[in-house]
Amino acid sequence: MEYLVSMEKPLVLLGCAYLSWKIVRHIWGFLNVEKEPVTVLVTGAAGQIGYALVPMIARGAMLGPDQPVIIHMLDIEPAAEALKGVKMELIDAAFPLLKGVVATTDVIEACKGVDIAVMVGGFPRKEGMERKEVMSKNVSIYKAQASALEKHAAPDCKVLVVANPANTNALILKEFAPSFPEKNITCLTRLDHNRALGQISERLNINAGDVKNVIIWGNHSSTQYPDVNHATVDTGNGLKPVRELVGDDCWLNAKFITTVQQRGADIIKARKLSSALSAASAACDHVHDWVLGTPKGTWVSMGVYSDGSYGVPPGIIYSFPVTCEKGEWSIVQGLKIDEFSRAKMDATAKELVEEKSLAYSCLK
Ligand code: NAX
Repeated sequence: MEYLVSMEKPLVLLGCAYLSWKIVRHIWGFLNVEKEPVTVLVTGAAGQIGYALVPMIARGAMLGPDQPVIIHMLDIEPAAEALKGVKMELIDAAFPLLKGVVATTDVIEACKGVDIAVMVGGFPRKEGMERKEVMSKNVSIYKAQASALEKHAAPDCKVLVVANPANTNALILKEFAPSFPEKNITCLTRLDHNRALGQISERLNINAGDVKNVIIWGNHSSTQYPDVNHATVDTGNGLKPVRELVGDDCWLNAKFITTVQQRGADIIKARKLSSALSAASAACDHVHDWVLGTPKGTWVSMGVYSDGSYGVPPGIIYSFPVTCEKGEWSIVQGLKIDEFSRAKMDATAKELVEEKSLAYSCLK
């Protein structure tokens, strides 16, 4: 009897613990099941980046493995059939996270309720075309799509512009969606950032995941400045500066920079097509880190609205090192800039200021 009484308390405690565990698991399961889908728009979805990007989104590479998604795909009339095919393939892949697909050539239907807009569609530069002519076509596309997004997207919609000229298309989008906060409009330079990580890891024969804090400054064009002055490698025995480990400033200040700047052209030479899988992957990385945060001590490169940091003219979309937390990016402050970097950062800013005035001249 005495034995039974002494057992009573631990048994009750055990029962309570079991019950609490069941309740927590139930609530957790309930929360997981009920996680609201996020609606992601991909424009130019019948193109080659679109084709690589939509399955990545549907697999959770952009927003995480437990985040259901609805994908809206927009393209233009001549690509309507191809777009229909992409939708059929998405259905055939039976992605568990994919809760809906809209494939349309109607910009209003495409923009309705979107939480994240990845703008890949645009007018490519064709042989013999003047720069102004291409700019003018893209300015009118981005002007129209900005208004549709402003009217029909979710109130806190985050926008990533991929289509070139990416920085200036993003600027036009911001101009014609004035109620969107500046903080919600960005452009893709993460591909260049990842290319820089790739070059360093190849040179040192290490994993790209062990290299961090490279920076792409400026325009997503051949004037961009890939900077390794603050980059480090996790050696397993502490962080070491990339410059020290590479031990070849000539390579870092010349060949490394031009390789990253010209990588897109080299891919075209090799593939006879421009980068698609790496661009799609970088778009996922960009949105992933923006929404879910950058790891502690790590920054990434994003084209964002300049607030004048590092002496960059305000009012252009310029690639900076940023950290992200709770869905917001902030420019990393206080990095030392040497003379070599200053000149390169100014040159790419100058190009962006010129692009901006070209774009505005197309609006007249
Ligand atoms: P594709 O030509 O394969 O696809 C573009 C798609 O956009 C086509 O299906 C086209 O019909 C569609 N489109 C054209 N006008 C449209 C409009 N008004 N609304 C919706 N869709 C429209 O090009 P792709 O290789 O996918 O490249 C797409 C864009 O990404 C290009 O502008 C390219 O220059 C740019 N890039 C940007 C990169 C970056 O890092 N920021 C890197 C990769 C890429 O070069």
